[in-house]
Amino acid sequence: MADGLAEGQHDSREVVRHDWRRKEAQALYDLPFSDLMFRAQSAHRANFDPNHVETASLLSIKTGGCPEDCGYCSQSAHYDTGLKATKLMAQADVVATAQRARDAGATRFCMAAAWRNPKDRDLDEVCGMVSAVKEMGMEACATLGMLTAPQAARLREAGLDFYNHNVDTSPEFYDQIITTRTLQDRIDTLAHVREAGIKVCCGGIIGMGEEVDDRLGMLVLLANLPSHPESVPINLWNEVKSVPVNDTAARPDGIALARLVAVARIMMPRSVVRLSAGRQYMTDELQALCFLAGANSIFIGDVLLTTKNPQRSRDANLFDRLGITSGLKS
Ligand code: SAM
Ligand code: DTB
Ligand code: SF4
Repeated sequence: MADGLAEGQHDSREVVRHDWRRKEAQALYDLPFSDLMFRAQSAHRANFDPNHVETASLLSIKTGGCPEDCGYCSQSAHYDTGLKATKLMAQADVVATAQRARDAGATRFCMAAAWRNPKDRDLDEVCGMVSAVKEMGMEACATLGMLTAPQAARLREAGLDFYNHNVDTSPEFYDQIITTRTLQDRIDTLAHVREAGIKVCCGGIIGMGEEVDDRLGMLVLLANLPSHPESVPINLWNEVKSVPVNDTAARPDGIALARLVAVARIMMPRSVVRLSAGRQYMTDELQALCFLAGANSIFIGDVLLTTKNPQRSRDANLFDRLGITSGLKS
């Protein structure tokens, strides 16, 4: 806590800490709702323009047929989800999609591939795409699976701004969901990304059957990384048929979601918190509550990678009614 503050008082900016304990996260989560929102709002206002939401766009540059066994994912070759696997897209098609995204108001373009890790010849292709997106004046992000240190360095040289690699869930729940890569593998990749000078986008998924304690454990894991991720995507599991995760009743209610967003905002006060997958299940009112709780980024476009996202016109209408500024064009 900052000096000069009485017991129970908080510096409105919130101190950037890396020594969070789960019971402290739980205590925040359990605050009376109004107190929790006030504290999250104070941190949000002290660190960001509270009326601005970042708009990112996502493109699956290589879909399906993934060798990994992630129990929530439509793209895993372990499950027959009916998805048609594709090869890596051509650079010209990626650039054309990025141009449309920029015209629609996206400021960041994120390229995702269903790989365990990129092969070096695939990385050459992706580096070309990254450089082309940068030339268009957008921020470039990629999510390609696990990276070695030299691969991360090559992406940085190509101009990559952000790398998305999620911890996905708490250390305790992790093995129930993912069996082909360890949490430590992910932490190693995050370290390579950091060392290469690329900004980190790292979060996870809720609504897979985990407890509130797991959701908080995931936030503690993120907040206790050597540096806070610059972006923290919070995904609500987007339903996919024929995968092991199958309990839509596990989706948190709106108040639980808003509480979690607020705790993320307080624990990682300078990070952009992205309301990622699962907005299609949320009412406008719940999204507004999440923006009040400190969420300040979304994905725009009517598909994410393989699942649905709200229509751009709906997002533009919501931002308009809330007086939120963004690049989004209606
Ligand atoms: N294959 C790469 C990897 O997993 O590292 C990159 C792409 S992967 C689709 C990126 C992230 O999307 C996953 O780590 C997971 O957090 C999220 N995700 C995947 N399927 C999802 C779903 N059905 N609902 C919500 N989030 C999902
Ligand atoms: C992240 O955390 N969420 C995005 C992005 N990183 C790559 C992916 C969401 C995927 C939702 C499931 C799908 O559309 O297949
Ligand atoms: Fe593959 Fe990524 Fe899906 Fe896991 S989350 S199955 S690594 S595409």
